[in-house]
Amino acid sequence: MEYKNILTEMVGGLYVIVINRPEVLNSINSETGRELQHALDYCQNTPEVRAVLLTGAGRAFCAGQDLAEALPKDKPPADIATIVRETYNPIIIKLRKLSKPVIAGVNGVAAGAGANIALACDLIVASDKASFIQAFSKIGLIPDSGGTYTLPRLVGYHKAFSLMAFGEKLSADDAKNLGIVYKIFPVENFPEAAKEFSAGVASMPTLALSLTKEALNESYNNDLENQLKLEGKLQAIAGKSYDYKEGVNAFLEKRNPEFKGE
Ligand code: T3D
Repeated sequence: MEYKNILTEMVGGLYVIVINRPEVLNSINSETGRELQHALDYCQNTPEVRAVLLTGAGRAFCAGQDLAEALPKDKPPADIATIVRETYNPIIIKLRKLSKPVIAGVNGVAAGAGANIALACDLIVASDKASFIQAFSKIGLIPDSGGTYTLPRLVGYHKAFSLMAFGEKLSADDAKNLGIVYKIFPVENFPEAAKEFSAGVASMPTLALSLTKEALNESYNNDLENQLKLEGKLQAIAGKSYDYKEGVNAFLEKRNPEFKGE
């Protein structure tokens, strides 16, 4: 598939996806949605990809749905249910099911579905100029893209409700204090810093990270007993990996491990 709205790059084991519609703050139209889904499928199906960085071009991460496409002046409005079903739901499911760590590099504002796409990633690094806005209520919509699932689990019901009701801007610092953002880098060299950080993740024991993601995903549905069973099953897989042997040998030999994600 030839991409018109995203840029992609493979750097070692890291696959970088840049939403590239800076003139509309990387808002997502249906074509961009299809391209993102295609790129995420590529990441899932390509063994050389060990981690993914999703970021935006220019001053925004992503301003959510392209509102000009959703409510065009010269045509009847698009069907919102179809947009949610065909664009956002598959992106969120693909991010959560991708068996590799996904890092959101939130370079600037992340609004509406853009904020919730970031929340669906496994780690968020942000520029010091980044912000997160549950912008939906300002245009009379409810939060979608999994926001009503992820945000209350991150910050609790009342904080989530107030962020969603008032659509206030959450700064990178506030998001870090809430445990949403892992690290903040200065905006001036954010693309390089986010790539360097994410390349570091790609060189970690990424099979173990993927199994950790699977366990955390399931923890939302399991009771303790079933979660312990799942941990046992996934640990058995990790325990047979190259990375486990390498990690233990490197520890015993007092050297840095060289993981392969296998
Ligand atoms: O169909 C459905 O709607 C269902 C799906 C819903 C999922 C959703 O994501 S709903 C939420 C959609 N997003 C928003 O409501 C956010 C809209 N944008 C904003 O509120 C503001 O742009 C920001 C707070 C994000 C940033 O504000 P600011 O002042 O820094 O920038 P700006 O001047 O508003 O935007 C710059 C340009 O980007 C501007 O175009 P112009 O005037 O330079 O030609 C603006 O129209 C454009 N832009 C920004 N966001 C969008 C957009 N164009 C289309 N869609 C957008 N979402």
